[in-house]
Amino acid sequence: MTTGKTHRIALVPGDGIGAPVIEAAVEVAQKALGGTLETETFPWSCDHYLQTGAMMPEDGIETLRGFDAILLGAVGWPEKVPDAVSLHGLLLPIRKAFVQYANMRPHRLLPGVEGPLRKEDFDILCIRENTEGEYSGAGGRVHQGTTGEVAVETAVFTRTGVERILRFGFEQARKRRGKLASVTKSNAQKFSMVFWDEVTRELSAEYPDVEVSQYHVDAISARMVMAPETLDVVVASNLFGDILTDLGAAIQGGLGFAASANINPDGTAPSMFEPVHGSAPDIAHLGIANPIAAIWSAAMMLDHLGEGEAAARIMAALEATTSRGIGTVPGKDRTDDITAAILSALD
Ligand code: GGG
Repeated sequence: MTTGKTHRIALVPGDGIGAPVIEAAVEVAQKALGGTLETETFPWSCDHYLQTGAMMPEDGIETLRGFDAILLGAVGWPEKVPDAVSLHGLLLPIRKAFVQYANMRPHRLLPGVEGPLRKEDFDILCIRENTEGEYSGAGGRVHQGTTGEVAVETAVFTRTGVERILRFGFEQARKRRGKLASVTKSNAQKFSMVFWDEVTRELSAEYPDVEVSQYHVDAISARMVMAPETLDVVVASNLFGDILTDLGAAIQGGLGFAASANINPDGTAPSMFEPVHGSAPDIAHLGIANPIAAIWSAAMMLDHLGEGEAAARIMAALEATTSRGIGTVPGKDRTDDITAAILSALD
């Protein structure tokens, strides 16, 4: 059963393979819901930057604020626009302006997908802090082009930011298998990461039912490869979370399977859903982008919008499709064929 409600969704396909995977995700989501998504597409991208001088218009954030959710494809085309310009002009401002502080990234093998590990029984939810830390944007350069050049980039960790992401992690652990792994590098980074460890210990007193482990980022990277089945919810800072979730994508078979949700847990602004992968310029016009990560992200969006039953049907259709070996090997099947198989599995 669906709620029958209309959901207003802003589509930002972005660059490269963003457009075809978002088209596929919308088609599947519409079918699962019986057509109750009302979508509007925004052409904000590197091409938009070349035409206008900005990745999105000045009132872009205010325009998006009026929607129930945002579905984003991929950002970046380094041959046209430097990555630091495109990322800071579109994706990062949306995450920050809408206080989407929790970036949820599930890592598990879909049936039929062969990962690079000999293990199949892992189910990890990485939660990446999404608004501050190493991505704070605080810093600068002086004496550019001289031998005395200096570049400074400051990671910013606030009590509000650290507490809220850890609390979100504890709550997710409660809904899952009750285990939380908190990730830092507090042996080397003696201010911010020691602070993160302290807040983890403080909050753990409020969650006696959650088993807490504290890892250094290097150690948990090895654990994700050697013993991923021992991990449940993993909470990490913005940069550590970004890196760990590419590792997570790799063990689940590749970036074509890695979904994500940028959540504003307080509901004060729209949340945004996006595949973890980038724009993949090398395959952008070949018609072979895997739409599964985007479709999984759309399922997370429907779940967030209160359409849990439709989301579950999409996940069942994805699993039925990959069980038949469709969409499981990078580049083997065409985007349209994978999408058609998922649509037919929805029947
Ligand atoms: N799917 C959005 C996208 O293009 N992600 C690529 C990327 O590099 N994102 C940067 C980040 O998440 O920090």
